Formats: sequence, C-alpha cells, structure tokens
Amino acid sequence: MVTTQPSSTNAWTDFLEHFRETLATASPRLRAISESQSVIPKAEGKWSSKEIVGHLIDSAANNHQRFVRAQFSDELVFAGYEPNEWIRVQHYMDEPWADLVQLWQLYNQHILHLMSFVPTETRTKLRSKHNLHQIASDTISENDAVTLDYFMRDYLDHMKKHLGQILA
Ligand code: NI
Repeated sequence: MVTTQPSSTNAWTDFLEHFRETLATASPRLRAISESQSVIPKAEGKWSSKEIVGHLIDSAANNHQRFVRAQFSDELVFAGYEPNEWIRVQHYMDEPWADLVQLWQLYNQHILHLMSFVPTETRTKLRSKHNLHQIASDTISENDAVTLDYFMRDYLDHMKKHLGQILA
C-alpha cells in the first residue's frame, strides 16, 4: 500500500457527503439505544457504548485541534492521547447517554463543517514532517510524506470502526 495516498480515492466532495451520511445514519440509531443498554460492556473487559462514544468525543476533541492547527503549519506533528486514561478520568459512565450522543453528533457536525472550508492546496500538500505513525489509526511509515487529506479520511475510518462496535 502506498501510504502517501489517501485511504480512499473518492473525490473530496464524496468524502464529505459520506461523512455527513455517516452522522445522519448513526445518530438516530445511537439515540435508539437505552440508558441501561448503553452501560453494558460490549464484551468481557471491553468498553460499553457510553465509553466508546466517549472515546469518539475524545477523538473529535483532539482531532478538531489538529485539523485547525494543521492549517497554520507545514507539519503534522501532534500530541497523542491514551484512550483508556482519557475515558477513566472523565467518568463517561456517569453522564447521560443522550447527552453523550448529542455532544458526539454536534462536535462532528462542526468538524465536517470546518473540513468543508479547508483550501485544496492545504489539504493535499505533502508534509514530510509528521508523527502519523504514532497518532493515526492506520499504519504509516515515519519516512513517507503524508497529507492532511489522508489524516482527515483516517479520522472518519476510525470513527466508523468504533460505531460498528456499537451498531453491528
Ligand atoms: Ni480508537
């Protein structure tokens, strides 16, 4: 696999539409899950739906900053976050399920909004200095130049993977 290419070769407008559809489809399905169902671990020792959506809120919060900061820099070098530790200290299990789903949905609608305004040149510029081998969910070599386009598509791939854990 050539890692400098976006994970999908779809046109950018198709990607944005796919992102919009993912939110529109998943949101009512998440809201249909009850408060009592939302706290049940998906498997022994695994996250509950609340914790998975909490993890997706953490992903949104971290990547929101990255997607903004990337537009003021030639690099894609960002702080990481340790998923279990972030979930642990925020006590997502003690927050109402409906609130978490709403926060996840609105935060992602904003991220979709900001993505739609990123100039093409900024989005497709090859960046040789990055740490996507550490912070992106797909395996990338430190030595391959990457684009913000790739990183944004990777964000949605990660979200879809976790939504599948809840909605499958
Ligand atoms: Ni994850």
